[in-house]
Formats: sequence, structure tokens, C-alpha cells
Amino acid sequence: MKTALITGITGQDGSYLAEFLLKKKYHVFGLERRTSKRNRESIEHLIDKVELLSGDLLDAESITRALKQSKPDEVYNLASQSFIPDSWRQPVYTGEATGLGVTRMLEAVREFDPNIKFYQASTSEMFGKVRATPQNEGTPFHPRSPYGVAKLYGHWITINYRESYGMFAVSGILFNHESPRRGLEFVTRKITHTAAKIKLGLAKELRLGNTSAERDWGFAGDYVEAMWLMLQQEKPQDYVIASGETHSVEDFVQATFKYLKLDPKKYVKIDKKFFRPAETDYLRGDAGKARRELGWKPKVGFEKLVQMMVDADLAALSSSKISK
Ligand code: NAP
Ligand code: F7E
Repeated sequence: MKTALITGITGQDGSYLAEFLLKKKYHVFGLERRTSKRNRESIEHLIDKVELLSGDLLDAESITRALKQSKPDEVYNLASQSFIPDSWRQPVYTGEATGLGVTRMLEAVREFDPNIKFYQASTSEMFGKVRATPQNEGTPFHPRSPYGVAKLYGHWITINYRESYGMFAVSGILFNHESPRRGLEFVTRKITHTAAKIKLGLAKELRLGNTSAERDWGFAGDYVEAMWLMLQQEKPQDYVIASGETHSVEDFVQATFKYLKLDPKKYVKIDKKFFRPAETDYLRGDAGKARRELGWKPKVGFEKLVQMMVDADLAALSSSKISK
């Protein structure tokens, strides 16, 4: 039986990865940080199957303690301040958690047991103002937010530990991936959740920022498999994980409202408050290397993703409406 430690287990990807590893019969530990109220909604159904350890990426000792307690074969570093607008509001904190946090993890792994395999959650946001399309492992980086800059540091320090110490440390450059467990502040979930509320008479409008932005969206449940596959290879290497399809935020709105049989013109308002100081306008990933070497490909397409998210929001909102 293999053992894994997942940082960020309470987040979207952490919950899907924990489920995936449990199905593979792993012993799963998760690092959970202290918050005033427990944030375990997405892992509630797994609570008896995983072991939660207290720790924070800002606190090196807590990481070392978690490694000693779990003795993992594999570490998946998914924890970060991941909401891009907040990275302008809290740039130093974002640098500490999303950037330097990776070094704290790598350094703790190196000292405790350098044979542990390490996965770093890198992002398409490192491509930012894209230099080529589609983006692959060789595309130059140009991040457009403090988050993207911090992630780029995390990406390079992972490569540096691999090259300096021969560690099995890899970086997955994942394009946007969504699910019913996506945080409500991210645009896809904001759209499906608010549109479902409108359908049920619980909201009157949906306020959005730049609806021309284009993203390569996939389903989080598909993408966590790629993380695991990267750690099962003979050689540690970095991979782009993407659907290869691009859609605008406007397309996402249209697909959601069409599915709900609502007219978006009646409800969607543009609000300057949600525009960013600098934008990543267009992303489209080329996951050819992952397809060839990992045998990975996404299963859930754009329309199915939208429908899955809308259905989940409708169901959750309807049951909470009934219970009131
Ligand atoms: P998420 O839902 O925002 O989850 C982030 C997780 O990190 C949460 O469990 C959060 O804990 C934890 N965390 C935040 N700060 C921490 C700290 N200082 N110490 C310990 N834990 C901390 O993110 P996600 O969508 O699952 O993404 C997983 C990772 O992949 C992130 O690193 C993200 O930046 C990266 N990524 C995401 C995407 C995407 O499209 N989803 C694409 C590329 C890369 P709380 O629950 O307590 O807040
Ligand atoms: O924005 C536009 C916004 O916040 C997508 C994170 O997981 O993926 C995520 O980052 C687009 C942007 O995701 C609103 O301007 C319009 O162009 O859903 P998002 P993101 O910024 O792409 C990457 C890969 C990560 O690594 C990150 O951790 O949508 N947009 N109107 C809006 N965005 C938000 N949030 N809210 C709006 O009202």
C-alpha cells in the first residue's frame, strides 16, 4: 500500500485527488490549515477515509511534522492562494504561500527523505500574455498577475531541486479545470451557481467582468489522474495538461443560460469592479506530450462540464430551498 500526502486537500483538486488515490488503495493524508471555521465541505464524504494533519505552507516546522507523521511515498503540493484577483490585493501573502511555500515543501522533503516523489501544481497562468499558440512545455512564460509570478517561481524551484539534488520533483502545467466543487468566486461556478439561483427565483442578475477572456477549460476529475500519472513515470518530467479547446467567458454564459432555458440578455450585467489590472486574454493548451507519454486525455468536454455544474447547483439550491 502506497502513502500520499496532499497539501490543499480541502480545495477542489485536493478532494478529487484524494478520491482518486483512495480508489487506487493509497493511504491518504491531507494537510489542513487552521481557519476560524472548518472548511471541509468538499471532503466531508471522505472524512473517515483520510487522515488530516494540521499544517500551513507558511510554517516550515508544521510541514516537517506532517512528513514525519505520514511518511509518504508521494507528496502532491496543491495548496496555494489560488484566486488571481486576490493576488493583487495580497501580493506579498501570495508570494509567501504560492511561491515560497513550494520551497518550504521541497526543502522539508529533501531533508526528511529525498526519495519521496513530489508533484507541484503549476498553471497555464505562467503563460499569461501568450507568446505562441497553442501553449506547450516549450512555450516561453510571461505571467500577468502576482499569482502567475509566484507560480512561476514555484515551477522553477521545483525544476531546480530536481536538477540540484536529483529529486523526483515534477511540475504539472494545468490549464483551467472546473467542477461542481469549484470555489464560488471563480467565473465558471459564479455563472452556473448564479444562473441556477435565477432559475429558482433566488437571484435577479449576474454581474461579470471581462467576458471576452478566453480559457481552455476541462473537468478537475480528469486532471487529477494526470497528476498521479506524472509520478508513476520512470523519469521526472513536466507536462502540460489541457483540453486543447478554447471558449470565451461569454460562451460559458451562453451555454449555461441555454441549458437553463433563460435569456442571458435579461440578467447579465457588466461590472468594472470585476476587471483585472492586467489580463490573460487567451489560453489554449497542447497536451500532446501527456497524451503520448502518459496516455492521458480528458473525458469530459465543454458542454458536459457546463451541464454537470448547472445540474449540481440546481440540485443543491433546490434541496436547501426545500429544507428552509
Ligand atoms: P483551491 O480550491 O483554491 O484550493 C487551494 C487549497 O490550498 C485549499 O485547500 C486551501 O485551504 C489550501 N491553502 C491555501 N493557502 C494555504 C496555506 N498557506 N497553507 C496550507 N494550505 C493552504 O485550488 P484548486 O483549484 O483545487 O487548485 C489546486 C492547485 O492547483 C492550486 O495550487 C492552484 O493554484 C493550482 N492550479 C489550479 C488550477 C485550476 O484551474 N483549478 C489550474 C492550474 C493550477 P483552505 O480550504 O483552508 O482555503
Ligand atoms: O477567471 C474572467 C477573468 O477567476 C477566468 C485559477 O484556478 O485558473 C484560475 O484562474 C476569466 C478571467 O480563473 C469574472 O477576468 C470575467 O479572464 O475563473 P477565473 P483564472 O483567473 O483563469 C488558473 C489556471 C489558475 O491557476 C488559478 O488558480 O474570467 N472573468 N468576469 C471573471 N472572473 C471572475 N473570477 N469573476 C468574474 O466576475
